Amino acid sequence: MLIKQIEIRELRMRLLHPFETSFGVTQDRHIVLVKVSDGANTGWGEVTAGEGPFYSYETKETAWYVLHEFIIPNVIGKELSGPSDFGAMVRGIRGHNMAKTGVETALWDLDAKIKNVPLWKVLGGTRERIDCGVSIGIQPTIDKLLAKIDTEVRAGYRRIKIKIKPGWDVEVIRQVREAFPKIRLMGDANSAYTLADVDIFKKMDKYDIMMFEQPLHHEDIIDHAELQRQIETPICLDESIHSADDARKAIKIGACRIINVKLGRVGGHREVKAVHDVCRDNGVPVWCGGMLESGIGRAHNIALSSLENFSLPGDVSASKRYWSEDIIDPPVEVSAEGQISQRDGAGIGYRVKEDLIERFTVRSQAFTA
Ligand code: OSB
Ligand code: MG
Repeated sequence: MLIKQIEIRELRMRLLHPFETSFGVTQDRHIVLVKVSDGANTGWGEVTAGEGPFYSYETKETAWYVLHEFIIPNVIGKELSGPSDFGAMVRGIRGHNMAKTGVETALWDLDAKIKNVPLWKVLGGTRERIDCGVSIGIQPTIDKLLAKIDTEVRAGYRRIKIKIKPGWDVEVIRQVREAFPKIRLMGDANSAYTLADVDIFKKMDKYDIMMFEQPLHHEDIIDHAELQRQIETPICLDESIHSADDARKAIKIGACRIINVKLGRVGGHREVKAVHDVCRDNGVPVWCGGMLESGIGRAHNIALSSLENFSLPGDVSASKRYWSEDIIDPPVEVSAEGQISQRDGAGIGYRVKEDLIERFTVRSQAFTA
């Protein structure tokens, strides 16, 4: 495929509810989208960087800069035999995986559209329906959290993840478990603890928690291995894993028993597949993480979740949990059984609402071969 045009856009989209983690609160999302075209077909991708450098060092602003200054000049006007060629074109650019992912995923969508097949099939997926969980932010009170969990459990979601941080952990987990004795429950700390907090995790061990996600430093695997030796609940890594090689090393030293896979964090579909394969070969299940995406990033997450080793419910949930109006049609819907069905259409399989995207756009830039 010949890449004739690339367009980047920054959209402003307000989340229906503020989302609070151990690193801060988000409500107004600034979403960078990438559109690639070969002249006949178009592919769409999303940059999942945050508004500030809190989850990772990337932001929508660093992504915009790296995209127009370094990534796009390497791709525009080039003939690719397929989306897997992209890696070599950006090999010299260190890091900035979220910026790269915007283009990489758009190329996969474009390729699948040219071939007129669904993206999930091009990726080699087999799961026609994926199991969904939800990620619930830190709430003002435990009662509000219990009410939110009740809503999501009734909606059919198959796993509840709550955010934890020092002071919002043992007692919260205890009360949630008391109110919901049977749900699949997990806690995500987003790196809010250190090894000195091991007793907090030992206390939470007795509440039958599926996993603790990224309890320690965002670049660490050594201390995670030590923590995993001291507690029974499996550790799941998120922030620390940027590649299949990171996954291999983390598994080798016993830093985790589960991995959360995010497109933007690892650099696109090709690396997702590589992480997935390393984990599968080592008996480590994976699940698809979320970054409060618009429908475009969400559609890519649904497609990749079709791979066989995505055997645990992910953070991929319905559009209506985030947006009053999503930029894809139809919006992502979750069945009463807590599942999302793959789509039959070509590429991501959802129609992109370009008129709505235009209304949400605060800046755009086009590059032509
Ligand atoms: O750690 O998984 C995380 C959102 C933003 C940044 C990091 C994370 C999250 C979530 C939300 O947990 C998942 C979602 O519903 O998109
Ligand atoms: Mg996480």
